[in-house]
Amino acid sequence: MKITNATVNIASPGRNFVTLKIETDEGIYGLGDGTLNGRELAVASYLTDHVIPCIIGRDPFQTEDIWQYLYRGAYWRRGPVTMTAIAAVDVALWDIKGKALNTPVYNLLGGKSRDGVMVYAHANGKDVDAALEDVARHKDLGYKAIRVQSGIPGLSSTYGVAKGTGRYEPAERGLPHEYEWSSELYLRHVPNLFERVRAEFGEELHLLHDCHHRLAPIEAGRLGKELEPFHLFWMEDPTPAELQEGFKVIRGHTTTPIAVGEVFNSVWDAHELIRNQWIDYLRMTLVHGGGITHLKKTADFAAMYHVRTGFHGATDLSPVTMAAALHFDTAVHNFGIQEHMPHTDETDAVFPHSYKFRDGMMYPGDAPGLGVDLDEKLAAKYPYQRAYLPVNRKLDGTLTDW
Ligand code: KDG
Ligand code: MG
Repeated sequence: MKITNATVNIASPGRNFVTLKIETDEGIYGLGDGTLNGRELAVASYLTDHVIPCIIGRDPFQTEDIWQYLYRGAYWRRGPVTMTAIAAVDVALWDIKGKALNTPVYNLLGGKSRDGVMVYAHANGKDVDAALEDVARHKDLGYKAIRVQSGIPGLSSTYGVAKGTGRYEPAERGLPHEYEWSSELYLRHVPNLFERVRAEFGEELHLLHDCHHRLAPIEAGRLGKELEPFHLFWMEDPTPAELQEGFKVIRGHTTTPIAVGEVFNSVWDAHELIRNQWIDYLRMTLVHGGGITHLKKTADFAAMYHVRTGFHGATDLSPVTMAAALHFDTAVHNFGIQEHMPHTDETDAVFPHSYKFRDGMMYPGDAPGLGVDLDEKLAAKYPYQRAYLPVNRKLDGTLTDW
């Protein structure tokens, strides 16, 4: 089998997505997600101008050699644009393999290790009462694990909380919007939020929280310690992770489990975190972490240090990534949990898929390959729209981490 053609589709059915389609001389094609939120066109150009010309004529079954060719062969290694482009190719090739062998991708990764994949939902509200109502709503939908975020008294807006009555979507149309931030106000508020959630819902629900990279390590240590009575499933991205040793400080102060890595793109972003057992869950996922080929090796390495997977699954990860993640989660031994932020109806219509949600769990389905498609005619009705993630400023105007 040979790769004969590859094309990049950029569409905005509800939000922007970049999708790679690789075609073969046997009529089988595969899809890969190349979406990098707010930097979509950079990946599209990397694929069209630099990657696609190098893969035409190659054997799509050679996932390992093609991965090494695009990684080592580029000389310039790593980085989110490069690794997202490599991931798009890699995932599309695994899709082709599954279709050619007439089997779901999970069977190529070791087969089913579990029947279904536990997912966590997002509950949020402008204040604690509204957040509690949203937790109740998600519990009624069947979720067994729920991430809880709420507005912070004294701040006009914050990460993870919907503006008005719509659903929460991090990217906003136009140029970057500016939000305000205060770690002092946040640290004062969050323990009260979880005290109220546990008082209302008891111990049965798994509770998660995303700090979204905003705290210094010692502040995160304090928060983790104050959250201990509420038994969180995890505290996510407590501090920016460029300095991996920062997590040693956090670990020294709390037993609240720690998840990190949705912005990672290589095992080298996490190898100190993993081998020192400073984290419990790794969030680096297929689309930004070099695809199935690199994540499988990373997950196997993490397993040796009791670190489990907790893949990123926000709306900017397209249904192609969601499908691929569910195959991976079904097969990999050290699976922990999968994030589930449902896509809009427009997105789901453009990407028909066989995965399903039922009673707090998701299932990849048994279609050959990934079980997801791209309706190119429908996608053409939703042209790309410029959108960015917000930026954050402290109350005195200093730019800080969003
Ligand atoms: O593109 C950025 C979003 O995916 C991110 O802000 C969402 O932190 C996030 C999460 O945990 O889903
Ligand atoms: Mg996050």
